Amino acid sequence: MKSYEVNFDGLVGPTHNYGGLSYGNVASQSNSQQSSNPKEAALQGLAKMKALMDMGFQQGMLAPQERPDVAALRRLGFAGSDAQVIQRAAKEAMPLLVASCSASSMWVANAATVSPSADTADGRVHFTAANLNCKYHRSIEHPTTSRVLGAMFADQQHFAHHAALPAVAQFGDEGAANHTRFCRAYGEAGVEFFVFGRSAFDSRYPSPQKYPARQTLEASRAVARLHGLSEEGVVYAQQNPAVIDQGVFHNDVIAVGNGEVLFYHEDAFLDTDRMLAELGDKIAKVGGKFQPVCVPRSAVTVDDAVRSYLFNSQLLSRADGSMLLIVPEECRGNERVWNYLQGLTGSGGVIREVKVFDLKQSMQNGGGPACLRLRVALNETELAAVNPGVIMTAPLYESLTQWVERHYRDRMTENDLADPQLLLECRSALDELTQILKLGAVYPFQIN
Ligand code: SUG
Repeated sequence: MKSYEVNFDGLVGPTHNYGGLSYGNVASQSNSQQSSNPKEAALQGLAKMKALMDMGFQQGMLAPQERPDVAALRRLGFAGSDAQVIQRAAKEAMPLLVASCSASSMWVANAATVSPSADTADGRVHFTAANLNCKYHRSIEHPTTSRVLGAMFADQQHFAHHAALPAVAQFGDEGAANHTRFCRAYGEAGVEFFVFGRSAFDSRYPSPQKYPARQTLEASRAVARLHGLSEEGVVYAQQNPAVIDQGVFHNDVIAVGNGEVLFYHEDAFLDTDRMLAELGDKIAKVGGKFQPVCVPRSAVTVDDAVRSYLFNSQLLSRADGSMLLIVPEECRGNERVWNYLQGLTGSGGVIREVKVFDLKQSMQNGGGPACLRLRVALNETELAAVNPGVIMTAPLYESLTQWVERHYRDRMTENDLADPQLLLECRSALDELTQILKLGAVYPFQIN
């Protein structure tokens, strides 16, 4: 049976703004308070989805969330009508209003961890929504994420959904941003690679000194248990705490894997040799041949990686067995990174081509091509069971582009977030979107 990696990209929501909300994420911090352009952000994301579809890749999408999250503000004690809740929050606690307006659900690599059916004990595709509990503005995403994933992957014969892990720091879970899967073919059993930043219960593992390590070992192990993965099909590795302190807040800022290839920076991990050996052994047991591609610090520094997002790229398999790397425009702007990429694609190795995309609106909040997509490996039968409304087609691209043009603003600052009219605009846009994507009622305003 045929199998595919389907990339589901997050559609950027109408409140996209630069709130400076993510301590440890260099771009989010340095672009704080700049004015954003939600319309351009959404169109940049859609252009990437369309381009990948046109190249023959399977492409889907995940809907954005209802923002401002008035219910979240009510839980924090703001009362009255929806407009009053927003105005009171703006007056008394602007940072909480900004957090409740974040369009951060666009970075769907953090929506969930996904294990394909070939890896799981019950032969279903498993999803665990990420609790994202390191940052308040992201911790409020998972209830709607779960409903949206449930509406996309509804068939219980093929899909199993798990609620987010307990919402405490010890189980901090950032989803697929810290998870990669290696395999010979997408429909065959693979090796799932979980990368954690710290251990909450075992002090033998070092922690970063400055910035938070968002993913814990205990969260990764819990997800592997929930998904019914076998010991032989899992490898755990620790992120180098020193790179977290340099702005590598997720592992997908410093490594990306696909098929039998791991493309990573020399400084990405702790105990790298042991980890590579374990990956090599376990991938061999499922019939594959592991191909690590290490980028030396002499060619590209960690700082270059953080600024250019070289590793926050999409590594895609092509029909001839070679791979294509989708990188953000910022890679072309960094001479060392761009030189490295020219050498890499010209070397006769497995990565043969680089394609560049302008994702500046998302990049300025620390979200590159890889952050914007959730990978789901599916066989033909499972793909046929996915809600067809969320699979990209040329007509859907047209209607989504027009939908964005109709509903999105082209400028957004902190003051705009305090405008109660914005909530009404967002709700009417999302109500229409659920009809376009045939999702049913997934948003709080549609349910309550
Ligand atoms: O969680 N930025 C996101 C970026 C997520 C990137 N995802 C992956 N690497 N997979 C974050 O830090 C910034 C929002 C703001 O500051 O307005 C933000 O949430």
